Amino acid sequence: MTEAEDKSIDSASIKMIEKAATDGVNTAFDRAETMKPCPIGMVGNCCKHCGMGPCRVPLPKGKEETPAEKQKRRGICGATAETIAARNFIRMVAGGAAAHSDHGRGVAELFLAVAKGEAPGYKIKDEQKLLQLALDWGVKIGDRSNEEIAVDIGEIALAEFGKQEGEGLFVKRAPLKRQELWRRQGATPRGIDREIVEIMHRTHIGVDQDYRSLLRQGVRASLGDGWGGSMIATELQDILFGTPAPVLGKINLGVLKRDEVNLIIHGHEPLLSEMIVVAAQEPEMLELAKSKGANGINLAGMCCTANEILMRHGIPLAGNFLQQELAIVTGAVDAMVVDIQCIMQSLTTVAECYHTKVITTSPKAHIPGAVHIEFDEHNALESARAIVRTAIENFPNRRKNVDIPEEQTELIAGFSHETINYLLGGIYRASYRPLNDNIINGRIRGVAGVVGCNNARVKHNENHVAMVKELIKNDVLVLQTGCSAIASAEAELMVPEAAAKYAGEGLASVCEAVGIPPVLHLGSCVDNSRILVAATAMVKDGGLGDDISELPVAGAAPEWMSEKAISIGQYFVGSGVFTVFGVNWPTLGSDEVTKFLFEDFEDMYGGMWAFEPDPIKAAHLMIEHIDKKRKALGIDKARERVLYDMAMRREM
Ligand code: BF8
Ligand code: SF4
Repeated sequence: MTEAEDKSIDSASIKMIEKAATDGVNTAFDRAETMKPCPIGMVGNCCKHCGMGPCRVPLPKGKEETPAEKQKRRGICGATAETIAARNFIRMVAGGAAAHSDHGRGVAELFLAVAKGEAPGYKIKDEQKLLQLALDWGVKIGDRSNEEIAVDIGEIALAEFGKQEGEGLFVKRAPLKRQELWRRQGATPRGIDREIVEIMHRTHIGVDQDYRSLLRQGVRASLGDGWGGSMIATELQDILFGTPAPVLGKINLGVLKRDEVNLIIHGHEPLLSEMIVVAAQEPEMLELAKSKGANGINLAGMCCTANEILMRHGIPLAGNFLQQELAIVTGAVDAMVVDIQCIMQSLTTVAECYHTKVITTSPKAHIPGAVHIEFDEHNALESARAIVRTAIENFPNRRKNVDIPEEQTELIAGFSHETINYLLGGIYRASYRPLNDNIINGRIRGVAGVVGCNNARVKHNENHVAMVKELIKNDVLVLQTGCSAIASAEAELMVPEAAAKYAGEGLASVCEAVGIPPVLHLGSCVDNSRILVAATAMVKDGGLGDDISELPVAGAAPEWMSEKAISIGQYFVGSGVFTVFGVNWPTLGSDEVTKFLFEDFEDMYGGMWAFEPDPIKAAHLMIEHIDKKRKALGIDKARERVLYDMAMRREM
């Protein structure tokens, strides 16, 4: 195995890692080798919350630590390893919840501007979803126009972020039993801003010193993300830009074109990218491209923005988190426009070796060395045109070192909660009944959400693909978002044919009957809220218990790295889902905190965390949990019958 083959399972990426080495370009793959993690920080035991630190609290020496020895293992202020690990953990939740929710706020601001007619170029695309949300939130419909209704919705949505008292409005979407549990545990979120500020306050030196109480606030803030900020982002994006429906797309670095202007859209908010899609199709732009010697303008997405524009417009997807530098290494990217989150600062340095222009657009995210063209929502099309023009004008500057790998695969994306509903139940009888029935009769063993990032500490895409294959082989239907979805699509798991090739017989038979892949792409990371809505719909449809924690479901992020992943995992757990993370676990420096998250949480929330770096073992932890839930529901025998029938059919 070559050095590059050791870093990714994806052949396009391997080629570009090799090209980067030839071109003398330093990438995250190289830096992951030279940058060794601090062993104390890695397990959560380093505190730098005040100027007396950083305090690095060592792990206990040997198993049998005396109370006197434990006494000494503290920060200068007296904070114990438990307090430090819990504080660090919930600050990660705060960071992740803030990122998702501030994205949601941005969408709400644009939504309101559109409703007021102050954002030309945008309009409300999904009227049905607008009216549904109006009903949910008690907004008067009558004979009011969509815009009038949307003004009320936009104002309510914005007020949600700063809500000081009471419960977040989307809390009511959860099963009743779950809502009651949250109230009992003191975990019902108010406004997300308040929950995040409270985390920052509690984790300041000398405030909350009980890891249990710290972790409870972590759950509360994460729920304010999943059932608040992220859900607002998804709902309003759907109303504004259209609710995704299944669409055929193409994926991987091979979507870049040698003879066209390549413009990559990277980041998370679809606000600007929606307009770039419009601008790139304008005749003047195409003419300008021709005048520069290009045969057209090729848009491609990267990371979560890619998921958004793929689902709604079928725009090809160039890759996931660890492929962002590699896209530039092709030498064929004329511009990479970025907005917020998961954008490597090294992009501008990599770009220096080629001709690529990196364009930042968010007032919140500047990168030295990038061109800044600020996104102005009141004049979005003009911002988008300026960006497309910059890419076109840079086309003639391509250097000799262009090499685009040919790899690209097909995928079907766009499985929103609504489309799953229609696909399974039919347009006149939209429902989750067929899914629940197939779970009850055992053809589908359960459902898993496999989500999250790439992490340069492990081989690119390997854990995602191994885990997903193992799950579908065992008849578990997989729902995906974010970079994990991209990994599976690159491995050709998101096409209907994958069912016959990789899925167990039960799952394959259902997929073939409905015409869906065994692995469903639900969108970007804020769209993990769609998984919560889907799980709730399963509960409401009946036959699988009264709460999400009773469903035969599990969650995972086998290559996680971002704080957002921790927030997502925490709201899965807080919503009652068993969730397993790979790579490393950030509280291993405190046995008590880890035990609390992995074991005690099950009694408190019905869902709990686990850590397992081996993706196959992790998949089996999920399957065991699913089987445990099937047994508790009394549907374990049905599955045995299905398997027995299938074995008999094979023998016939
Ligand atoms: O929000 S999966 S690396 S791109 S954090 Fe980032 Fe992780 Fe990718 Fe999307 Ni999500
Ligand atoms: Fe050290 Fe306590 Fe300050 Fe943290 S808050 S750096 S543990 S003294």
